[in-house]
Parts: sequence; C-alpha cells; structure tokens
Amino acid sequence: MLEDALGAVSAAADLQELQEVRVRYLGKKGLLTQQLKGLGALPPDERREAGRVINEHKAAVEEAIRERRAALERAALDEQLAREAVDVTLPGTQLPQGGLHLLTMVTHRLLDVFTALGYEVAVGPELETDHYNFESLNFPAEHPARDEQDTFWTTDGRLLRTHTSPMQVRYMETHRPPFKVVVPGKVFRNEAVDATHEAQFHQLEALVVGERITMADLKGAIDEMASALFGAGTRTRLQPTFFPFVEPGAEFAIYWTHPRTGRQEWLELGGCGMVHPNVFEAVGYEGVTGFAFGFGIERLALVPYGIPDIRSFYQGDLRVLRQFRGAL
Ligand code: FA5
Repeated sequence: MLEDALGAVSAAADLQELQEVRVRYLGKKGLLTQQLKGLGALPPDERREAGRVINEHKAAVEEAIRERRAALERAALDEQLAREAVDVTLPGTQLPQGGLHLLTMVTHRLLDVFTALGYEVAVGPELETDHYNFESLNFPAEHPARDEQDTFWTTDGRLLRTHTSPMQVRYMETHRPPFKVVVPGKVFRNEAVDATHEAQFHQLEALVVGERITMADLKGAIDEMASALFGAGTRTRLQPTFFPFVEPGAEFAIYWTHPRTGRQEWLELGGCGMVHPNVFEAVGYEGVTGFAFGFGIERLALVPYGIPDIRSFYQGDLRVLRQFRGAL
C-alpha cells in the first residue's frame, strides 16, 4: 500500500489530483486511516509493532504529499508568471498624433522672419470699436467699409475687426517710438464666401515708426520678407492704391516661381504705405514718420501649396490637414 500511495502521489498531475490521493489514503475513511482503526482487532502483542509500521508509512505518505504539493504550487506559479508576463519591449498602442495647422505653421514662419529682423510681436482684440477699426485710421464717416455689408456689427455697436490695422493705433498709444512691431491675428468680413474669400481669415500687420523712416525702408522690409520666404533676391513690386490710413499707399506683390507650373508670376499679398499724418495725430505722435503693411496669411499658404479653395483651411477635414503635417 505504501508503494501504491507514493506512486499515486508522484503521479498526481495537479493540486486537485493530489488532494484526491490524500483523501484516498489519509482521509477519515482513507486506506491508511482504516488500517489504524483496525489495530484494535489485532492481538495485543502485534498491535504495537503494526501501529509503528502504519504510522511510519502514514508519515512517509504525508511527507511525499507535502513535497509534491510544494512542487506543484511552484510549477503553477511559474506557469502563471509566464502567462502573465508583460513584454515591455513590445510596441505600445499607436495613438494618433496631431500636428500644427498649415496656417499656424505659416504664421510661425512669418514671425520667425520678422523677429530675426528685430521686430516685436503684439496681439490685440478681435472685438473692436468703430474708433480703432475705422475712426482713428482716418476712415471718413461715410466710407463703404463701414457698411453693414462688409462689417459684422454687434448689437451694442461694436464690431469684429475687419483688419489688423486697428492694432497700429493701439500699439502706438501704449509705446513710444522708435519701434518695429508685427501683429498676427484673425479678422472678419461680412462678404460672400468663395474659393478665395472667407468671412474670417488672418492677417499680419507690420508697423515701423521712427525718425526719418522712408518709403525705401518699406520696400526694404518687404524685400527682406520676400527673400526670407522665397529665396535671396526675390523681386517685389509696389503699385499705387488708396487706403485712408496711409499716404502714399500701395499694394504689394512678390515675384515668385510657382512650384507646380514652374512659371514666374506676381503674387499679390496686401496693402502698405507711409503712416498717414492724421493717424499720428490721433495718437499724439510728432516728429516721426513710419510705414505699415498688412496682408492675408491664407493667401501666403494657399498659393504656394497649390490649395484650390480657401475654405478647406476651416473645414477640419483630416485628409486635407494631414497632407501638411510638418510641412514647414
Ligand atoms: C487691408 O486690410 C489693410 N488693412 C492692409 C494695409 C495695412 C494697408 C497697412 C496699408 C497699411 P485689404 O482689405 O486689401 O487691406 O486686405 C489685405 C489682404 O487681406 C488682401 O490683399 C487679401 O490677401 C486678404 N483678404 C482680404 N479679404 C479677404 C477674404 N475675404 N478672405 C481671405 N483673404 C482676404
């Protein structure tokens, strides 16, 4: 029986089987237990010797079960650890990675160009007053830009700025010349939206004020920007036009090579000119001159990247946006 018991113990494949072996030999009605219980039926002189042998065997089986249990538990733990092991070298779950919007990248690029030239960067409110958006910029009371058609007015008589030029006045009110500043920002116009016109878009405004600032400085600043964006020696052009807050006023364009067609053409960017004396008067400046220019940032992103429709900047279509991830 001892041999059978020890054989059964070492053959037990798991803790459950081992427990069954234990019950079979050592349980209340187990085979060895019954042997012990049967001792009383033996003649007294055999009882002692038989009792010693049975107890020895019982102890041997108990010891074998203990060892087998320890071995099975160790194996079970090893198996569990192997099953639950985390391989820290496996790649993690791929989370989608965002990126800067093309307009943001173009704006950063422009700010880099101008800060390298010593310009400060300022920002101002999108909700403006008639005073800053028009009045102080020398727009006469009946100027068409003040019309409902072009301007979003609020019910309390304020407006969404139609250009970044009001920051010219706000900046001059809080700084003393000489200075050079650029102002990026969102502007709004109440007009028919099409492939090249949005009701909200971005402009970059530049303002330089000091003693003896001339039109040549203005041309030089635009040349510097053109060279930084499109390569050294890029040509620029000024054509006379009218803005109430500059005199003389001009629109400016950059001569560039279209990356798709390879053709050279003029890229009309925005307006510029020498700060009008009435604007200086409105902020109490005397004895200085200055130039300003402002242009649409969308234009500078649309045309070079061959984007056919300005509205795609604002539709949030990831198929469009992804194409420009890390473009600049
Ligand atoms: C202005 O807004 C003047 N404040 C520019 C200026 C600044 C002149 C400083 C002189 C001195 P204009 O309305 O032309 O000017 O607009 C400038 C540029 O904004 C345009 O050349 C165009 O590139 C862009 N733009 C105008 N309207 C829209 C629109 N609806 N959608 C997208 N871009 C537009």
